[in-house]
Amino acid sequence: MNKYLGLLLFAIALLSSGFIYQTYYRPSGVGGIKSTGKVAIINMRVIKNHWKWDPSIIKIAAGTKIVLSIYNEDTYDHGFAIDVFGINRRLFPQTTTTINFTPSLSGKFNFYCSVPCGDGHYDQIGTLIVGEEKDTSALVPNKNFACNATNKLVKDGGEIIANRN
Ligand SMILES: [Cu+2]
Repeated sequence: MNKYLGLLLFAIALLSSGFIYQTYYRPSGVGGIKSTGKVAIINMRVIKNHWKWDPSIIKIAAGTKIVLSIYNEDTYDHGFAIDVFGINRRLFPQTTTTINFTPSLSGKFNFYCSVPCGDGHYDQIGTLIVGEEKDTSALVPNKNFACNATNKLVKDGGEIIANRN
């Protein structure tokens, strides 16, 4: 009987410590963000023979669902990947591919081409910014993106669309 009582007390202590941490101590930057029900519809293209995303910078409010339609203008495949959100989709030639996801973290993330596609493959990088500017100072690296160790930011402008609501 004592054994079960001990187990029960341990379970209660474990659950309540988790609850207390989640409620009072967890920093706001840790853990997933809640969906706000807002949707950002983004039309993107891969510019023919330029290995560039257009737009190459996307900025959304935290909790916004992204409906991203990408038209690949090239006659060969590309891929769209963001490691931290588990996204990696093939973009077939002269076809629109739609990817739906709600970023579960705020921050600054690179998206990149995940299919070896030619001369500009390693430069085919864009940036997704989720949330307030102050939350997004550090770039979250793509751990699978071994082909470019610096995991650099996009240098050339790009337009900001789907701004915060
Ligand atoms: Cu590529």
